Amino acid sequence: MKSSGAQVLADMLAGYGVSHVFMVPAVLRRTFAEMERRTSIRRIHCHGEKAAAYMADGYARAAGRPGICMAQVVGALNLAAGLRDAYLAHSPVIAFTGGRDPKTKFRKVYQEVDDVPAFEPVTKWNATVDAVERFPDMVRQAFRVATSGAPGPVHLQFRGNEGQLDQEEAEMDAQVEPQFSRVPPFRAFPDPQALAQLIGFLQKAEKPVIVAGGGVRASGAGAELVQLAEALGIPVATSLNGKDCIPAAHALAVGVVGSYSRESANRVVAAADLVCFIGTSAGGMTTHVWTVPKIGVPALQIDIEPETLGRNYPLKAGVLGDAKVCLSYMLEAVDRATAQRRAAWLEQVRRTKDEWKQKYKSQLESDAAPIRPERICAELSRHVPEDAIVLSDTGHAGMWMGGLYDMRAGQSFMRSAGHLGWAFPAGLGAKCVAPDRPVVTFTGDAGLWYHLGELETAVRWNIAAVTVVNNNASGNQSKRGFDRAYGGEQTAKARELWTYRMVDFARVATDIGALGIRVERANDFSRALKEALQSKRPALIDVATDIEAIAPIAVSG
Ligand SMILES: Cc1ncc(C[n+]2csc(CCOP(=O)(O)OP(=O)(O)O)c2C)c(N)n1
Repeated sequence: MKSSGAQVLADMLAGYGVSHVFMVPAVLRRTFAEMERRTSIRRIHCHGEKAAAYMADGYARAAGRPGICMAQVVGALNLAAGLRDAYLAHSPVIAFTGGRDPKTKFRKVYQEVDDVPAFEPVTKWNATVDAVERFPDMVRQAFRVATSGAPGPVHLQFRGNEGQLDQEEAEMDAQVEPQFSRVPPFRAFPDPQALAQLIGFLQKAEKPVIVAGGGVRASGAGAELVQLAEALGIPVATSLNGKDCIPAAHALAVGVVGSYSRESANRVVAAADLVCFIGTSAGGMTTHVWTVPKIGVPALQIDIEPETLGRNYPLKAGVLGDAKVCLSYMLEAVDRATAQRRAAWLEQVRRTKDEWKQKYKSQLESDAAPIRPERICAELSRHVPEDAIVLSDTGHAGMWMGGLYDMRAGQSFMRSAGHLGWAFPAGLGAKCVAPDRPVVTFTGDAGLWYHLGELETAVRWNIAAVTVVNNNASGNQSKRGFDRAYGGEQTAKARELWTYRMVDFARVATDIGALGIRVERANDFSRALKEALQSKRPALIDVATDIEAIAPIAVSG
């Protein structure tokens, strides 16, 4: 029995549990028709390929399952641009594009360039499907690569500018491997000797700290992390990607460390006599360009990727393995009595945290109008529901939310790994895969402008995510940099480089058919959030904030 590529692809995506795909038509048209006939997969068509990639990314990070995005040949580079954040954040996004036909290649055929090389720097695997018989093995490999090891994006280019290869038929078996429908597909066991050595160092340390990253999140190891920290009396800082691995209210949680960070976290990590990195590549963002901690501090590391171990900090001990397995094993093996050794250290940590609270209290409680972003973060900490998925854009949004938002147990946190404009569409993708969880996205107005058109997508599909806009009519994170560029205070003319017109996004949202609420007084925010969450509609809360509010720069010690 022969089947078409379209039938096989539709069946395989359904077999891997894909519920939504995000795209700009026209690509794999026959596959979409087969999806309608054979599956319940929703085909979310967006206003831009980059937004489609971000939606797939938000979907993937919220569910720990591959997110699928697609574009025809002329949109392929837009899609590639949207994979950058997924690549940086280790998110399993699978991108399908239409591609060159051997019959017309190199003849100036309409809209075509060679797109494949552009996917190279933003994918773990970048491949072409040239014969319909290859659909099954290539799709299986795409899911295998996207989810294995440190997850990441994959690109498959299907022959034909719209991937018309899907119309051809062959004898094929649409077999799937459910193991690779989610992260992690494997739980690699550590070398017991290496782990024992690492435990030895941890137990001896008087002032250790754990820095937990996205690998702990991907492994679903938050609970084990907290238990180990409690068992040994070790404070925990996280990367931005690992922010939801420990609730902020936990006595041992010191906050996000690095550049977009909480001062108490940087102080604790800088003061530690031993740093144990778990599931983090200890990259520039998490270490404030390798100043927190300083290179040379005694360091330990647990990671799923061998080449990550020791890349940025020389190690006393490095362990290759799945975070959850390693932490569970450690919980059995550690000597809890050694926790006493760290009583003075934990007292110092508590004082550092208290100092941070005192220092930021007035901004967090500020009633000022225009509103302080710190106050929005405090309101979100208090009122975002326990089971919510919280997203943050990059730049100032990442600084405010990374440093000031208090995670609660049960919440998930996802943030842009650097690409401005990611959060709003990513929040829509997250809501698609988790329709029963509240989704609250925090973005600046510059971040929102990128993909504002996707509000119409949200309304069309009733994707009831809530988006909170820190609207200061500018990208005011740039203010400090331009002050510097102008040798002190910038000219009024220089402000043209980073300011915009003040637009009431609530009105724009209302016009498009979403719920739009404008907030101009801090005390009105919680009511707006409640209304937005209860509306069960796409909602946008436009908060008029202070253009002079600049996030604190990270401290190095
Ligand atoms: C794709 C991309 N281009 C440019 C930047 C640089 N950038 C970082 S933050 C920022 C401005 C952010 O403005 P907004 O989202 O309004 O937040 P605000 O700084 O006003 O709080 C810019 C342009 C980036 N991070 N990503």
